[in-house]
Amino acid sequence: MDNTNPATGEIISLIPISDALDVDMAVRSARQAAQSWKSSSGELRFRILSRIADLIDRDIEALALAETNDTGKPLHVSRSVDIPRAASNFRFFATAAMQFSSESHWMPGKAINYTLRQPIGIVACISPWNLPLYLFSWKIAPALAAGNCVISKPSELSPTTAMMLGKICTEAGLPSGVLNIILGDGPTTGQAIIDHEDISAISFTGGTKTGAHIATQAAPRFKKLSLELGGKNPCIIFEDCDYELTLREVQRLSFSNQGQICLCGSRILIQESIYNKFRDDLVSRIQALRIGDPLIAETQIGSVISSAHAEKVMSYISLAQQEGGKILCGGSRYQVEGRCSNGNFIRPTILENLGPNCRTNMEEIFGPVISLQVFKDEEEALQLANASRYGLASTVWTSDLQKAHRMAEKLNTGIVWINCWLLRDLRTPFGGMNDSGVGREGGWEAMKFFTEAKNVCIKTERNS
Ligand code: TXE
Repeated sequence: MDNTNPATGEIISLIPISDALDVDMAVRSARQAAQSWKSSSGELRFRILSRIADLIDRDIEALALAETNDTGKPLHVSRSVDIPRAASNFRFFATAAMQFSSESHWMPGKAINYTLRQPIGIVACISPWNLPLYLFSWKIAPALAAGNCVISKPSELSPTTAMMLGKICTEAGLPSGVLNIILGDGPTTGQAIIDHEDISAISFTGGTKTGAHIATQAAPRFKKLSLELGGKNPCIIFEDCDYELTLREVQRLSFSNQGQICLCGSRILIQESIYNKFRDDLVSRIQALRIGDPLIAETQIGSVISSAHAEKVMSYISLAQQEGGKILCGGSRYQVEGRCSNGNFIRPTILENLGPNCRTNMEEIFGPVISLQVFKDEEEALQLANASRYGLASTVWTSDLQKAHRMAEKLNTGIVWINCWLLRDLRTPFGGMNDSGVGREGGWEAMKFFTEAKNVCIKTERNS
């Protein structure tokens, strides 16, 4: 299938749609490598994963350019966020391979239990297109660190950096068969991966619908499942916030990566007393954002991932109007001159006048579109924030510490950021509730997901 640069409309490569036979070949190769990788020392895994991180750093320019050409995101973002984070993922889980440990439970005078956390065997990692190498490595690194062999598939919309990673892994000395990267689409390749009976766990990040489908396939076969799905994240701005900081950060949390991050805020809730001023200041900031060629250093908003996705985003903007929404800025496509004249650019869009139950405020748009709502007090803010089937991340902007803690306790999201956004410590649990998925990634959670716990109970008393 064609791999298109969404910023230019140009076909930049062709990728195979691998089928069940290809997947089976990969699984066979993983099976051959499994025993020796499983019993390899933590130190060996640490050394190889660290080397992979170093090689990603070495190749940062080529990887960043490939990421931008596949996705349309500004090159400086690929260079400063996506690729460095991929290296950090490997470096972080390299150390986890050395430090992972398990519990013991002592029954005084009777017995001692210890938990063996053993690699699962062969696991699948399926990732999306919005943060390609960043999310691909976020899954692969812990799976390898825990001693598994991996069958992995990047999104068909952004396959290039995954292929480059394959070469890097070989150069770093990862034994053959340990990591198998397969290219292809969802219905053929992805489906063949989740169907394969020798794959015992699936870690998936992508759309909620796809996640639900994978769950129906995996559950009857009792495969372990981690699903990191979409979000419709509330951003709650109180009148006592640090105004300038909040304004700056709301711009970032709304429109980073053209709004195509599962953690982006899309429901912006503003306290009544500052609503008008905050709205007007936000609109003027957003209107000043520079849209254009991702290769130009000044560009802040690049292309969305594909023409199909641009149509989807635009259809939500029409829907918002039908639902009575008012467009405060944006609301249309943006025409870039020259090299990017066939690209998929959308003006950052701010909507208001939409109630919490309209589709625009309920469904994930996953583009540069946010909707503003007003609230009176803490209680109403909570009500609006929790009026969603999604439950991934929320942000709270206030200088009242007690209020911040109260909100954090009551928000139905897996992640709450207070006066910050996307500040990540890789040790913390990462994931969402309800339609945002099942399970947690990150730190020990990921190492636990990619291992099977076995309790061993040893009686210590002779005669009882
Ligand atoms: O994702 P898909 P799509 C949301 C966002 C977006 C929507 C759809 O709202 O508009 O999902 O995006 C693979 N078996 N997010 O269609 O299809 C697929 O090949 C196995 C949020 O692009 O879910 C790709 O590798 N695998 C999100 C991966 O799943 C299958 C990021 C994700 O693609 C498969 C992306 C199948 N049957 C989209 N079908 C986030 N949480 O960050 C597809 N795939």
